[in-house]
Order: sequence, then structure tokens, then C-alpha cells
Amino acid sequence: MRLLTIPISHYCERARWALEHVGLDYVEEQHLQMFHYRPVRRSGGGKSVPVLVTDDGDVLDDSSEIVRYADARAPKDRRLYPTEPTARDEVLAIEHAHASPLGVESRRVMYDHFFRWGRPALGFNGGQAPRHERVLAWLAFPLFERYARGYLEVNASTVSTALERARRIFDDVEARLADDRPFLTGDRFTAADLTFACMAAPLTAPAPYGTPLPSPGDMPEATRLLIEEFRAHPAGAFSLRMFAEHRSAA
Ligand SMILES: N[C@@H](CCC(=O)N[C@@H](CS)C(=O)NCC(=O)O)C(=O)O
Repeated sequence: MRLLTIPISHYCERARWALEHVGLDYVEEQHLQMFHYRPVRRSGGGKSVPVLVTDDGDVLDDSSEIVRYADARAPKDRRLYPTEPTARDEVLAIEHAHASPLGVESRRVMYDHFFRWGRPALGFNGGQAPRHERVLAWLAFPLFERYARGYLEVNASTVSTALERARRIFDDVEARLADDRPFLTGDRFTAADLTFACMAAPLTAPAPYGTPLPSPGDMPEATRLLIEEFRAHPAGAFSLRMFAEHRSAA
């Protein structure tokens, strides 16, 4: 199986984590933002990653589909969804509620910091993408910034709203966890926990992660303060615990 990704993408991390959690082997093909369009189209996807091309030639071009594909092939003790219908629906609802808007808003905030950081941010953006993509991203950084800020609507006003929304979602998750439950729902790790942890990742910079992310000490001051704020939040701490305890394969 082939998984096409943008290395730092949290939607791609969601797919990688699900596949690895259930023990499915895959080869990851990483590309940088914008350079991903051609390989993705050639593989039968649309515009976005992750795209999974299965050994049967099926093309799954959405991270939620990939999580469900992984679950359907999981050994019983690694299932990501409960089999009982009401419990399963709850996991699906929590997942869906975090894939968006949290995933969209956390990415917006992260890219704002990324572009204010400038070219040094490319140091953790590149992963295993082909060298020519990494060189071109460096040379064309201002173009990359202009394109991504426009495409993802990253500006002072949207970023401020994104931060407000992310804080509200983190507070909602804190309220859900207030009874000291170990997971967002049920008594075992599910796709709900995996998805929330991934969608929070642009604000918590977890390790382990499918591609190495910088630690707060290596970030510019404003980014460090942002990451420290979200890491210290009980929902942020929960998401980091999910990575620490359940992302062993990375
Ligand atoms: N609904 C999609 C969203 C994936 C998504 O937004 N991927 C981003 C990377 S974080 C992407 O490929 N963006 C490039 C584009 O849309 O052109 C999923 O969950 O797979």
C-alpha cells in the first residue's frame, strides 16, 4: 500500500497513526505543499492528502475513510471503533466534530506562526520529501507563503477567530474529561482520541509524531508561548498523553 502525504500535515498523521495502530504495512510517499498536487492526481486522488492507494488499487482520499479502512482490518484488540452501534456512533460524532473545525483552525494558527518564522520553519517541514522539492520550497518561500495564506485564509482576522475557536474547543474537551475519564468516550482508546490528538497537534507539537516536529525551546518566542499555552491546557495535556501512550509505532 502507498500513502501519499505532506509530512507535517495533521490529517496525514491521522492516517499514518491509524494504519500503524492496527499493524498495516504501507510505504509513505511524502511531498511538500503544492508539489503534492501532481502525484496525488496521478494516483487517482483529488487535491488533498492523505491519499491511500491500497494493494487492490482502491484509492481512499480522505483521512476519515483511511481510519475506517484501518479499523476494518484491525485485530480485535486494536479496533478503533466499538462494535456496539450507539458507542460507535458516539466515536464517529466526536471524530467528525474535531476533524473540522478544530483541524482547520489549528492549521490556520500553525501556518501563521510558520510563515512569521520564515524559511527556518522549512527545517521541520521537509521530512523525507524529494530534495528538489525542499530546495524549491526554500527558493520560492515568498510565493509559497502568498499562496498558502490565500488558499487557507490565513490572515490577522481569521487567525484571531481560529484561536478563539480552538480555545473554546479545548475548553469543551476539558469539560468532557472533568470526571477523570481516561478517554473521550468509553474505556479504551478509539478513533475519537486519535482524531482529537491529531487535530490538536498543530497547537501542541507532540513527539512522537510521524515526522519530527521542533521542540518549544527551538521555536521563536511567540510560537513557544502558543505551544506552551495549549500544552498546559488539560485538553492539550490529554492529546499529548494519547500520543505518548498510543503512538508507539512512530
Ligand atoms: N478532509 C480531508 C482534509 C485533508 C486536508 O485538508 N489536507 C491538507 C493537508 S493538511 C491538504 O492536502 N491540503 C492541500 C489542498 O487542499 O490543496 C481529510 O481529512 O483527509
